[in-house]
Amino acid sequence: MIGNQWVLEEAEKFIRISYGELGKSYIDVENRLQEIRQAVAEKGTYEHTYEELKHGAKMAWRNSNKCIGRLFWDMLEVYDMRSLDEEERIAEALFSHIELATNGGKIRSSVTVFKPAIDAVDQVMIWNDQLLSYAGYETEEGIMGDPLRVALTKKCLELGWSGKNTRFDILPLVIQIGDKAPQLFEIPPHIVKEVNIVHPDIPAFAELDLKWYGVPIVSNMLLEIGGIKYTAAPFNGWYVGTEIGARNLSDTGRYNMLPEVAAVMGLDTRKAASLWQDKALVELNIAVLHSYKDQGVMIIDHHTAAEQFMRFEKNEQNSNRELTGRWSWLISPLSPATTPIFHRSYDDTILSPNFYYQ
Ligand code: NRG
Repeated sequence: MIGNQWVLEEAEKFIRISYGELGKSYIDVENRLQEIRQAVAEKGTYEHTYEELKHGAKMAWRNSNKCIGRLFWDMLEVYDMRSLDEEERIAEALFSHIELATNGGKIRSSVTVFKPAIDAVDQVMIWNDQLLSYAGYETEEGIMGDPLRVALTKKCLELGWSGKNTRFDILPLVIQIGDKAPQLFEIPPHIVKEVNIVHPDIPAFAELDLKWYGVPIVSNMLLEIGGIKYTAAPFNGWYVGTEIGARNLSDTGRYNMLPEVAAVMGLDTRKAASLWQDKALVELNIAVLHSYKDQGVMIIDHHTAAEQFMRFEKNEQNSNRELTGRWSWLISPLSPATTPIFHRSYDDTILSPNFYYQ
């Protein structure tokens, strides 16, 4: 007998809660638990049905304390790719995730689930932290591209990849199974939707030559459902404009564009008290929201996102569930105090199922 007390306890909690939410009967719960007890006793693990996987993934999203977009937790596409065990097939499934989630700009929240780690044997690992991301190259004049991806870019170059050496080179996917050598897969450019950043009233913005990819697809987190750990389960929603405009393009440790934005706006950058950074930040964020909308890619502004989060809060209350959240992640990096989230506090308890860093 193998057994595994932790898995069994987590499975039991998960089955009782999820089957309750799915409106299943007491008999269904007891029968399923009996099956799971037997599987765990024999193999130390058990397999989720598709229905369990689907609802478990939705619950994991609902329990993601840092996510402001959880109002839509019940609208998640769940792609079951647990049967795949070759790098090529996994890469194809990831391409397909990119295409289906992008959906021509009408983004669909999606997760693709690969096989779970069982005793860390033949674990599927995606090295990229997002399926779409831009390379960062160390050059003599400093970093070109995204400083956040310098380490991953270096690994890709070591593995034989060569980029075009622009500020916006989409990195290849790096997939590793168990302790085999990691494999590189270039993403077909035609499935990558990008948005050129232009400003509705300031034409000079176009001279900055900025763009960003359409869909954030987080691919380095572990999805845990009922004691089963899915090490590769990339998921996406759509961007909040500030993620791009108030962080990726403006953080000094990222693309650091505020001085150049200020220059095309003709702002006086000599005194911090002129608030040139704040002015530049607002216009950059207006440009991001305008460009995504204009080029047909879903995005949301931080005010509307906060409003939707308030609705989520109410829904959870009505469903008799405790709301958990992490305030420091839920507040907007731009004008935080203009959103109601800033003026409330949240309980950061971590519930299961959930997504974790690994
Ligand atoms: N801040 C990161 C993306 C993190 C996830 N954001 C989302 N997730 N919107 C960035 O690239 O800016 N999502 O699943 O939609």
